[in-house]
Amino acid sequence: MTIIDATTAAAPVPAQTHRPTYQSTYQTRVADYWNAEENPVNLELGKIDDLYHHHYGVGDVDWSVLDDEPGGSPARRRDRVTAELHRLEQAQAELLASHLGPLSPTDRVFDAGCGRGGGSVVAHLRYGCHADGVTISRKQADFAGEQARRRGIDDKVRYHHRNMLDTGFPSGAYTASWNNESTMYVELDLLFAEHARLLRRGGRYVTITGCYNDTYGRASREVSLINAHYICDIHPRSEYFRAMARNRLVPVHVQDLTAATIPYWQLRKQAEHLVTGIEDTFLGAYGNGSFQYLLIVADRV
Ligand code: SAH
Ligand code: GPP
Ligand code: MG
Repeated sequence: MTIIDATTAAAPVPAQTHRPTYQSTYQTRVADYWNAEENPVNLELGKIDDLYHHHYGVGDVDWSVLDDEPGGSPARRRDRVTAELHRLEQAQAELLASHLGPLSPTDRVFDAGCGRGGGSVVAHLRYGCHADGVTISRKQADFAGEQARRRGIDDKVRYHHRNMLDTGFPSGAYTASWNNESTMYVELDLLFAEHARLLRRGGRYVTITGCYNDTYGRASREVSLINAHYICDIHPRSEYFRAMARNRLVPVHVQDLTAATIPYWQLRKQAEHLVTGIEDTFLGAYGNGSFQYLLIVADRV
């Protein structure tokens, strides 16, 4: 016979105790990728102002960064290109953050698949809100936490090594949540169920993502190459709206950012000190109409 001591039984259990971060072998491989990732295109850009992003850029390129300045060195030209790519990635983060609000400093936001943490810092600096970022990579969570400590914002901006499909965070505690280029690693129904659970009624969900275009047909060769490159599984555009409708998320704004992101890739292709080899694939995928860069803003009803 098991005797349960009432005091022990009632004690709060740390949320992670019964919540494995890795629910599948696939998720362990995804974590391996992000634990090993050290691409200069991410680290060199982040170093500029300690805002580390793992997403792409939007907006018009200042092509003068490629010009030779009188007396300028190749190193100086490389720095100008690096800074311009970072400016475009920062503009993407600000665009996403602009759709989260209005928020007040007492509000709490959830950054699902937070990478090295830049997006939560951007949201905090903009609104003064609390932020919880979640990444499946322990190394990223540690890195992001250290950045928050150095900035002196670790009382409000926290990073967790957890699975965004099962965070263990309290239901209805969040005013806004988002996925910035992290939806392609998970089943959308599971993901949106967790966002719907965490968001309060009337809360705001935002995603910027790459999706394949249903009008093209199925996933193109280029989309398949992007999947192989990042170990992800890009969803069709249609699946976002179906899965949102099934999970109490009602779109209020949808924007095709494809034209806005192509210049970023054109500049990145010319940044010989930063290229990873995936640049032509993205330009091909956007060019043949099989792939789209999309912003979706939804209300939790
Ligand atoms: N949103 C960030 C990072 C995007 S990169 C940014 O804009 O900079 C994709 C991120 O998704 C990585 O941090 C990866 O660890 C995370 N990720 C992938 N699958 C995940 C899962 N199941 N749970 C939590 N994070 C996950
Ligand atoms: C961005 O990360 C890439 C992803 C999160 C995966 C795929 C995204 C799509 C929109 C399909 P990154 O900044 O680490 O990539 P890179 O190293 O190429 O800059
Ligand atoms: Mg990058």
